Amino acid sequence: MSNNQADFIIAANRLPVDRIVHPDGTQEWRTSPGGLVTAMESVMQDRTGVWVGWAGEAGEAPEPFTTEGGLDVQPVSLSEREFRDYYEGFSNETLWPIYHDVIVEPTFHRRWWASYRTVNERFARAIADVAAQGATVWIHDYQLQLVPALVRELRPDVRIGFFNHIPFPPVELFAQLPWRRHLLRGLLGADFIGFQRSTDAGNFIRACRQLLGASNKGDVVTYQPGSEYAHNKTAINPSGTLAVADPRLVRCAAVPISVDFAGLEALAKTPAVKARAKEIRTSLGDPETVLLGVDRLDYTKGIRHRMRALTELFQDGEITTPSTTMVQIATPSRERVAAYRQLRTQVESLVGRINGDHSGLGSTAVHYLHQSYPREEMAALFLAADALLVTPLRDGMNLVAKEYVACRHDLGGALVLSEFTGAAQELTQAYTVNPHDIVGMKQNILRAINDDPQDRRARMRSLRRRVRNHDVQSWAHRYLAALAAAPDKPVRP
Ligand code: ADQ
Repeated sequence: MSNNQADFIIAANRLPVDRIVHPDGTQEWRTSPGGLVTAMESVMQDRTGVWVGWAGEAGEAPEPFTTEGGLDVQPVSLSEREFRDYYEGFSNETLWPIYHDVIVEPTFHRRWWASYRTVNERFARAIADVAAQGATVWIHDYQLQLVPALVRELRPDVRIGFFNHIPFPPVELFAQLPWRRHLLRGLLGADFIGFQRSTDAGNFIRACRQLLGASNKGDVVTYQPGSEYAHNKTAINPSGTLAVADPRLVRCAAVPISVDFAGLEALAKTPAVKARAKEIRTSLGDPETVLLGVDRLDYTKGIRHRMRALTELFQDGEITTPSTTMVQIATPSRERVAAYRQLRTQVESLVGRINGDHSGLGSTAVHYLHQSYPREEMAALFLAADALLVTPLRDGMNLVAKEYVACRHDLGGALVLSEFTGAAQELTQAYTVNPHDIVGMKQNILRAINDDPQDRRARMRSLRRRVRNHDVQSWAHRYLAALAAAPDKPVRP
């Protein structure tokens, strides 16, 4: 892709590609399958699109290339140091805990913030370089919150959208960030900001009002750059004067992300996946009930709370081996961050204790797998499970819940879902739980297993209708329609 040619640009921290090195030493870049890629394929059809992001290896970035799937990518480099400071540090140890209810304590380092700014500037320049006149730019997620305003400065002609995949915190938590106003101003460079839930959009609007002195009419924020200095004498305007610029109108609304329903359903209907699902049950010893958990090993996902409920269910004798078994897939994640290493130790110790107390020879209470799997295997696991336990303490959406529903074309299975996920707003026919309420969680797990099969099927039918009618393709189209229709700059009187 040569300069200034793309009329549609996606920017995300990570490119959806992995380098594959063959035994003979040759290599290729393979597109990693995922909902976002499918969604982008469906909206890129009539456009010249390019994806801007990090290719996943520290050091010099590879030259721009086209994947074997036909995706044009523009790699952005990250040094080893930037990976530590911008990504592991500021993104995952500062922002992630603040945006997820401070489940663990956030860490603030000025060095990390400086690196976050540098990397966001690099992304903005890369976008400005490839964007055609009047292009549409769609920036994704919390790692790139300064990019909207930086791109606007370089390229006022382009239309800019931002989508936040994780929750946006209440202002009381957001205000802890020493760089809170910089982040808000960065985001307000967009024309449209999409969130998972209307609560997230509301939290953002409240933060703009309280911290920047912005006003709003419904979901449209009006922000006069520089106005915060008039309100707040403690804020430092770096230029020493009141900045005067055009007011900006920014629409902020919920556009909840989804999954490729048709693709997942088709995959789960293939004879190979159905046969594999049977095989999985057989290899588990053909239990009556298979419980499943699938999560990135993250403290937001409520895996410890789930294990505590499970421990008590075994202790109470409500469930027993070999008739019931649990499979917990815990995807390796952020392993160089201390909180994640601690979590792994805690989860593995809980699993070890449950198995020590409740497994028999040849009848395991919890099968714990700290591994990643291909899509086919995930679909087979979903088909094999009588109930999926999704119990996060806070989660922007939770795609696993929607993927499970999309795979259950047989109307089997049941979904136990935490009310603190974005998905709970839509999947109202799930067995909803508060993961902090162990008693309630135990009751709902038992209901999900023991309810009348007709009721369970009716619930699954309704869940599937919701996800089918709100799939990831329609999400991308709705988002882009909202971006195209976002209000223009008001005319100054
Ligand atoms: P995540 O926190 O990563 O995403 P989630 O939405 O559940 O959480 O997505 C995880 C994805 O990884 C799913 O597609 C799942 O199938 C896949 N996956 C999980 N374990 C796997 C394994 N062992 N092997 C292979 N694949 C595995 C962030 C936010 C969420 C938000 C999404 C999308 O934290 O709240 O829903 O982005 O916006």
